[in-house]
Amino acid sequence: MSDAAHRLLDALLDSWDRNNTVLLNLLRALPEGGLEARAMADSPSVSEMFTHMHHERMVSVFEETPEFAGELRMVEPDRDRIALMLNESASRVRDAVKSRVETGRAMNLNYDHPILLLQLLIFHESYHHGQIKLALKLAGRPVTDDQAGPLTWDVWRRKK
Ligand code: NI
Repeated sequence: MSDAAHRLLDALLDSWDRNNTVLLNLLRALPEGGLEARAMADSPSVSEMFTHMHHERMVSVFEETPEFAGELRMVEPDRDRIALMLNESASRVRDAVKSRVETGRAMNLNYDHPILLLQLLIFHESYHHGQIKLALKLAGRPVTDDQAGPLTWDVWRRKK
């Protein structure tokens, strides 16, 4: 790969890292009882949405790049355990995509380019991020815009 291609790959992987940081920041900012909040009686709880995002990452890695797959364990609705699990799946996705781009190999099942897996997961997690904030609001435990700014948007804008 050329230097320019490497720099581009680094920036894309950095965007994936930032996406995970934003998710973990939201997890840590949850008010007391926030993990149990749900938008409606038959909607998934906040805790279930976090574990669902982890599950989606792990299944994608298993299907597309089995050499990077890990064990999918049941996760208790506990903030620290969810954080550990999200870090693990973020790192598996990162390694899988990096490897396929660097070796010029396609994903096993889907995607025209390995980078599209990153884009899909960022889209998926942003979708659930909004749902989590809505569930918290409906449960009367909102994360305010003042709190959310430094934890989310600023993570994307910040220069290292
Ligand atoms: Ni989903």
